[in-house]
Amino acid sequence: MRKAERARKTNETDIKLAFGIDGEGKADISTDVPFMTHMLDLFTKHGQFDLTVDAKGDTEIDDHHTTEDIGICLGQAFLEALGDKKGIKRYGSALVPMDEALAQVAVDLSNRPHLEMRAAFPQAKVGTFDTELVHEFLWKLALEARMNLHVIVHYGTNTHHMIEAVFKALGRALDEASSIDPRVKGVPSTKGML
Ligand SMILES: [Mn+2]
Repeated sequence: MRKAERARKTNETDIKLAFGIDGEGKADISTDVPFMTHMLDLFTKHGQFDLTVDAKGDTEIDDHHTTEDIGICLGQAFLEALGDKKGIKRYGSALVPMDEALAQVAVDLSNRPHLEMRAAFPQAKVGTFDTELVHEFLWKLALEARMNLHVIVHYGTNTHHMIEAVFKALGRALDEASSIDPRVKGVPSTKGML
């Protein structure tokens, strides 16, 4: 099983995380940001990963540091769990509807960090969560996992649905990209490395 752990403690957050790529969709998520707990839970389920997160942070300020640092830890754990990337599909994509919302995610585990995001959320907040933090989380995830991540929310009216569709599509796209294709010998790059 490809897996990795991260523990990260700063003056702003205290995070422990264990991630498995070849999992069963088992999530044990406890964070000080309830909306992120909800998103990580369904990300894990739809990616068929295993994920344990214990994240405490300075949410008395806002959810920024905690959300950002979970993204950092998850990205680092994902990259380490991928190992030498031999035999992986490398690319993955998913188009996921959630009621009236439609989100699309395309990913290349390219070792070239990039985030491209097209999403206009109608509300600035879902509950107490600032919706601008979705971009913050995704950028730190892409940066630390060294992946090229493209996220499009085609349409939607309910911000909760739109973000939920993004995280489900993210799980499915990363599941595909990280999965082993028995036809792939070595690393799937004409350069010979990723
Ligand atoms: Mn929901």
